Amino acid sequence: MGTVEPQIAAADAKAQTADGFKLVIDALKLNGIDTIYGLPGIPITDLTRRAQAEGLRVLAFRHEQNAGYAASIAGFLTQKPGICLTVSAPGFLNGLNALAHATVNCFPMILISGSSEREIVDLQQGDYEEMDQLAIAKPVAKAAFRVLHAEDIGVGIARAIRAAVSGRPGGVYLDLPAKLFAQSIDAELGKKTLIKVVDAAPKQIPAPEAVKRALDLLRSAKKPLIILGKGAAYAQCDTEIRALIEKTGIPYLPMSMAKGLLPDTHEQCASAARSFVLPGADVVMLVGARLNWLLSHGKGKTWGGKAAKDWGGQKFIQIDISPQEADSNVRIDAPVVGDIGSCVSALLSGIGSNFAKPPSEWLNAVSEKKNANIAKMGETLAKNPSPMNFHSALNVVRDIVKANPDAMFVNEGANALDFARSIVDMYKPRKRIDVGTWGIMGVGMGYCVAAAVVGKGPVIAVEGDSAFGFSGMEVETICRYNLPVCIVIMNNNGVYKGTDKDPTGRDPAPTVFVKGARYDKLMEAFGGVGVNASTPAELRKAMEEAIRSGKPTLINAVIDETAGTESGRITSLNPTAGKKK
Ligand SMILES: Cc1ncc(C[n+]2csc(CCOP(=O)(O)OP(=O)(O)O)c2C)c(N)n1
Ligand SMILES: [Mg+2]
Repeated sequence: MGTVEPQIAAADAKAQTADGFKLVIDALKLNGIDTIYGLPGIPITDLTRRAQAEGLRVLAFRHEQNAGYAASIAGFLTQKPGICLTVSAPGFLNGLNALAHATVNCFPMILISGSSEREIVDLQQGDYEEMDQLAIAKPVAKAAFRVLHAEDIGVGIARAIRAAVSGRPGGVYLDLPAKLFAQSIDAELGKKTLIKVVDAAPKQIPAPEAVKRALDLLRSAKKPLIILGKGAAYAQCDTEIRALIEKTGIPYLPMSMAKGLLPDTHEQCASAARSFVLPGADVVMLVGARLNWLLSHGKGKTWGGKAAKDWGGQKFIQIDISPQEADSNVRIDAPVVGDIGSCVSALLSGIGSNFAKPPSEWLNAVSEKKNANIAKMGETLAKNPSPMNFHSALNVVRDIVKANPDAMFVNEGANALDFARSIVDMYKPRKRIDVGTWGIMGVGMGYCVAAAVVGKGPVIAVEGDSAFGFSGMEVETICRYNLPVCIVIMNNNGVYKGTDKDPTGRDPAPTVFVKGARYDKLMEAFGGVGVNASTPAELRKAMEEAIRSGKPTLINAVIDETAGTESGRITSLNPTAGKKK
């Protein structure tokens, strides 16, 4: 009897306290966060276990970088910060690439890393995984915070959430030292310290005079063009954007991840006439699109300028949430600053119902060019060369995506990316996710996991064989969680193509891989379905079966190793490319 009572007393006392682990989990849950992408180890192993026990979905990866990319794209798809959880120093550094990626791409994400003892780290006394992580994260994060006391966990998480999603979203770092998790405070008190963030991403209404200035310029245009960026896709105001495009009758270009905001088959879509509309337009309205390298900085020959840096003569309207974006590369005549939804709504009400459609000479010229290019592409796609090339393989993917418009489409590589972007039409918003602002390789399998978890439907990934290698081990993760992911590897035996030779004859060239590699066998190793496809018919059959069954599938599509070009479509950025011509 004497031994029972103290035990009960101890259990009671425990129930009345909350430790750091619990407060972190409760703070996340309180803010509607239901998924963690991470990799366990000291000091966060118990955090992953207890989060799972408390009903959060914890997806454990084989490398933190992939967990980070998954978190970043989950943020893009949901407007809630994607959470990546890592251990200290090396795990943190593995996640850091994804944090930078999130910041550069304006995706809301929080990298939460455990860290070693502050006293030892700061005196550089050589602790286990010693590193001043906060200092290292700062330059690549939108914001970075550290929490030292259990009673500050609520504030730390609230600040991280606000920083990630408000204004222009980005990557946020949250440093949680090991000692924090073991700290206990009174449970009632602890509960009171938690913050449910109210209106995390407040609307930002554009100034009426900015809207009027933009509409006046748009009305004056003879050859207007609208460019939709991934900011427009992120904003989830799809109906308003469609109304703006259709009410104005202006041709539009979707940037890669804005494809499908309106179906790519929309009659006003000018993607197939890109090199005609960019230099030809007189007024360009950018909606959540930055004039960075992907748009040739708004100047130069792409825009009809005489030389590389010359202005093409266009006037620009720029809708962006960040006031600093305007004039980043060329003069912006009408900046409209606010969240995309509020800005587009304001423009729509300003336009009313009688906006004069652009002159028919412009519209006819655009559709003539577009139809000619589509017809030319049609001829190329209809060919059935042996061995299979990018076009004949992607023609199959194009049909499968058309038949499954709700499928998420992941895409990375050089030629595998560029060809897929132009050949595979998208039909619904936020279905295409790819290499983004940096043209980064390695996002593939992390994106597949997040797309399957968030999108709840099938995922199709078109991967260059090099691109796939950066995250290939995550096929085990895909099999472990039994996710409906169909990976198609465009296997041309290398980076860009598989034909390079070492001039000395000693080694394989830096751009080539093992010839005839069978990536499909990797999938089989973990119980998934592997298929080797050397013809479009085999590829079609395997993709249809993968979608039907929902089983993790990897199709090794054998592509002509001579088919690619150096750097895909961006050969001009490659300093050595000139020599090759
Ligand atoms: C992290 C990272 N490392 C390296 C590169 C350089 N890079 C650009 S595309 C590419 C791979 C292209 O080969 P593959 O994925 O096989 O596509 P292909 O052109 O052969 O279809 C590489 C390594 C990059 N973009 N990102
Ligand atoms: Mg390749």
